[in-house]
Order: sequence, then C-alpha cells, then structure tokens
Amino acid sequence: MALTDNRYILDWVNAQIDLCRPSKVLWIDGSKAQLDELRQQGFATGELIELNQELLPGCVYHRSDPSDVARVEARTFICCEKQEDAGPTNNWMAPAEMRAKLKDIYAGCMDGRTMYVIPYAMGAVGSPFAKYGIELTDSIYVTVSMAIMTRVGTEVCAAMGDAADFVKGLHSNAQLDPERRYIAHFPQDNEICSVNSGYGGNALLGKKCFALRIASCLGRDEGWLAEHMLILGVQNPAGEVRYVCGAFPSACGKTNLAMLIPPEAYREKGWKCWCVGDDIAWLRPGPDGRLWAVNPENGFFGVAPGTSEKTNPNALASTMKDSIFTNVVLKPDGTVWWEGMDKNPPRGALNWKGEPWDPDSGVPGAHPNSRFTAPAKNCPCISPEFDNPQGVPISAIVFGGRRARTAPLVYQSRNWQHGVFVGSIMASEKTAAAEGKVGEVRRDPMAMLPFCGYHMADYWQHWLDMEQRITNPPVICNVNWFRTDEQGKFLWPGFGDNLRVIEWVLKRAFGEVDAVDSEIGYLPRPEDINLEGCGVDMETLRGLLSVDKTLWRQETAGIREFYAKFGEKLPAALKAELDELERRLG
Ligand code: GTP
Ligand code: SPV
Ligand code: MN
Repeated sequence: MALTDNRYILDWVNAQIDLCRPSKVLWIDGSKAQLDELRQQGFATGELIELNQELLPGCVYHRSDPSDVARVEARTFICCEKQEDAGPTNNWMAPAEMRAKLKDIYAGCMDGRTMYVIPYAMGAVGSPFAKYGIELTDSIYVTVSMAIMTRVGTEVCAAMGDAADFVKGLHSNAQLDPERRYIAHFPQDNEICSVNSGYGGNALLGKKCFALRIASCLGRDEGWLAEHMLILGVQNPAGEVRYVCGAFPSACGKTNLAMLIPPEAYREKGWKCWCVGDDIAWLRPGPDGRLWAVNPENGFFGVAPGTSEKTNPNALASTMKDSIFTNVVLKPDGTVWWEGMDKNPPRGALNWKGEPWDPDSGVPGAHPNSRFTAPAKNCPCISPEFDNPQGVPISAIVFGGRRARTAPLVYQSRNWQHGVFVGSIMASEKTAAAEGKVGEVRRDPMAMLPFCGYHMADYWQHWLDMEQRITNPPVICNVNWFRTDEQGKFLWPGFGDNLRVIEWVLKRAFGEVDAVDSEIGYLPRPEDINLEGCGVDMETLRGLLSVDKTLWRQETAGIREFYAKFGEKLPAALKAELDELERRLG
C-alpha cells in the first residue's frame, strides 16, 4: 500500500510502474520487521548471504556481478538541455535522446520482479537542510543498503507532505548488461535514471547521484555547496570542538580521517575526535557568516581492504552489527576477511567471486574496491552533533590527494580565492574506486571531477562567489599523506598521526601559530608540527614540507593544459592565481 497520498509522487511512481511492469510493488516503511523479511527473501534468492549471527549480528554478505564492481564514469551522463552546461568533464546526452534510450531498456524490465518504493531523506528528517527523494528499485541489496545509508520510510513521507520538490530516482538491475548500463542525471527535472548496474555509487541513488550531482546543481541555484567531503570534529584538551571538512578523491582517505583516533601522546592530554561524516558534506553560510556543514547520509559505504584494528578501528567496529559486506572474502565460519585486515588470511574461504580461494596464490581474495555498508550510529566516535539539524560550524577545509612527490605534507592558501585555486588544481594518482588504470595521475578538482552535476568552470565560479556570503570563512589548506621516498615507501605514518597536521591547520584558523610564506602558499615551520611519539625525525619532516620548484614548474604546465579545457568559462580569478604561481616559481 502506498505510504503517501502526495499526487506528484503517486503519479510519477505509477508512470514508472507502467513502464517497468513489476509483478509486485512494495513501499518501504523503514520498519525492522519489513527489512528483516526482505533480508530473508534475499537469502532465498541468493542476492544476500546470511553471515554468522553470533559474531556479526544483523550482518549480511553480497557479491556483485564481476563486471559490476565500481562506479562507471564512462556510462555516467549529465542530461541537461545544452551540452555547454555539462562542461568538458562530464559525459552529456540530450535529455530526449537519453529518455528514448532508457525507455527501451526499462520497458518491462521488472517483469517477474518486485519494485521497491523507497522514500528517503538526505539529512535529518525535518532539518531545514534536508532534501527528500524516492528511489524505485528491483534490487533487495539496494533496498537494504538504502535503509542503512539514508533515513527511509514512513516518517520521510510525512515530512515530504504534498510537496512536489523531491528527487525522482529509478533504478533497475535489468540484465546487468554493461553495454546497456546508464547512470543518467536530469538536473532540470531533479531526476536520476540508473540501469544495468547494481553497484554502490551507480545504484544507491541517494549518494553520489543525488547528494553530489543533483545537489551540486541545487547548491548553485540556492547559494550553497554540495561537496565530496568528510566532516571531522576535533576536541582539544580544553574541551573545545573545532570542525574541519576534507575533500579527497575516492579511496584517498576520507573515511580514515573522518574516524581518526588521536595518537597516544594526544589522547593522554585529552584530545578526542568525532566523526560527523565520511564522504559527503552539504555546506551553507549561517547567519553568523560562518560555513555550516551537515552530512546528508546516515551510514558509511567504506573501502574494506586496508581497514584494520590498527588503521581504522572505528570503521571496523561500525561493521560489527547490522552491516552489509560486498565483494570481500567469505570465511567458512560465516565471517569476512579482506587484504589488510590482519596477517592471517583464512584457509578454506571463498573469494569475492565465490570461488575457493588459496591465500598463497598471490591473487587477492577481496576485490580492491570491496566495501562495507554500516550504520553511522554504530560508529564509536560518531559525533553528538551527527543529527543536529543545523549542522556544525566549519573552521577549516582541507583538500588532498595521493601525490608521491609534488605536494608537501600540508600548505595553507593565502585567502578564499587562492583556496579555490588550490582546490581546482587538485590531482591524485588513480585508485580502484572507479574503472580505469590504477596509478596514473589525474586532475580531480575539489575531488568533484566525477560528481559535479554541471560545468566545472561554473562550479569554480560558484565557489568564488560564495566568498560574498561567508564573512567568516574557514581557512583552506592542501594536505598529502602519500609522499614517498625513492623506494616508494610512505614518508608520513598517516592515519591517526594525521591529527598532527590537522592540529596545525586548526591553529592557523584561529591565528594561534605562525607560518612561512612560500611560492605555493603558507608552510608550517617544522617545529610547529608536533612529532612527539610519532617516529618521524625533523629531517624527514623537512623533506615532507619541501617544495621542489622544478616539479612545481612542470605542475603549472599541467594545470595550464587542464585549465585550457575550460576555455572562456575559466574564471579570470583562477587564471590570475595560476599566473601568480608561475611568477613566484620564476
Ligand atoms: P571512498 O569511500 O572511495 O570515497 O574512499 P575514502 O576517501 O573514504 O578512502 P579511505 O579512507 O577508505 O581510504 C582508502 C585507502 O587509503 C585505504 O586503503 C586506506 O588504508 C588508505 N589510507 C587512508 N588514510 C591513509 C593515510 O593517512 N596514509 C596512508 N598511507 N594510507 C591511507
Ligand atoms: C566513491 O567512489 O567515492 C565511493 C564509492 O564512495 S561509490 O558509492 O561507489 O561512489
Ligand atoms: Mn569512504
């Protein structure tokens, strides 16, 4: 039975039923009983596998199709009326053409299946920042995942009332045919159509599709920012909590930084960290002129490999109940394993494809982009402000990526405009979170390259324009945890020790520490980074903070080439910042 009498919702849902012709329609009310029942059905169809309920209560396992293991950027489209509004970094197709294609693919695609109707909220229900959506899907996996990643059900319908402004999302696994896979966005209609993929960011439409691609367009029109950012609260020994947002490309450390545990020397003094969000932040100027952030999600869709008791115990603890594991190793005792969890790979286990796996084979058992889906409330360090409808005030923004050589451990931009420049020139070595060759350097402005729902140069202009609305702006820095030595070994311990860098960043935000000017921005004086108990010597730190002018001159050439893509639309302010950087480098 429908959970609403909202005409706009019912008319749209009915039209999709006519198109997809499901055999059954089930509205998701968000109740535990209904979700339990769905999991049981998932076990029966094999879509889900029950895990050891004593060791992992409420947890299930899922394998995606081996051809369907990451976001597919080549099949992701922005379908606005004019191609120039999508810009040179997005795939574009005319809305009418895409709709015609999709109509054929969706026609009858749910025959013999159930259509699940999921009313969901991005942000705390009732918050002035919250936005609402309906996802239609024929996947139980997607449905139970959405129930973790977002707030779903009856209370969402109540909050939507009879309003017309909800985001429409139609998802079908269809045949999981990679040739007919489309992740299509229609910003002018607040609509998302996803078909032939059942994987994460392609299929959980609240996440990248809505909360970034569609929301970035809403933010442009309404005067706010939808960003690919974690939100971290840092509590100092005086008990004061300061908040930082961080934009790193996929698989570059957002979840890890968001759940950071302070190094022992810090914990002893009383430092604590709080996780507000690990992937997406919606940022708005508050009446006090500061930038305020909410995390629109309700769970974590985190990279499994490398997550361990040592690197990220909070993430691991978050997955101990009511979670979903996708494409990891399935152990004979009904628990899970992945590379980097510990040094004891299991024997007699099944790999991510469901085949018997020999840990000595040299082939990884878990897919490198295997993931856990865990409720935010499970996280031991979840912020008391997590559900605060007003969000949290942001003192600093850090941009970052994986750079073996160029970017120093940290540097601060000179002002907002220079900070926007620093974000726009972000680059990172490619990881497994998207399809493509791992290792090559790609420019990824603000970590938004695959997620900006409109022309990237207009997006930069929007960032620049935001300065007018933020009278008390956060500082903007760039960080790089991934500098390596000649042998390719990381020079910085990373993880919890990143707090040493964040402490400096936050001190800069409050004018509590000096810095040295350099060609690229303000650098820390080495003695201002607290190295107590971290095993890094001054010499190494100096190296980490060094700026190699030859490399940076090559870098500016690369930036110029990248900027050239944007032609006339490139904001003059960014062009001026690049000129200034080149001038300083000599
Ligand atoms: P998405 O969920 O795809 O957006 O990724 P993410 O940005 O949340 O990245 P995540 O925190 O899951 O980390 C991805 C990988 O980077 C894991 O293998 C981590 O172990 C590794 N990593 C994270 N932080 C650090 C760090 O400070 N230093 C080093 N060397 N590796 C790190
Ligand atoms: C990312 O790739 O940035 C992710 C995973 O967080 S996905 O949801 O697939 O986008
Ligand atoms: Mn993450």
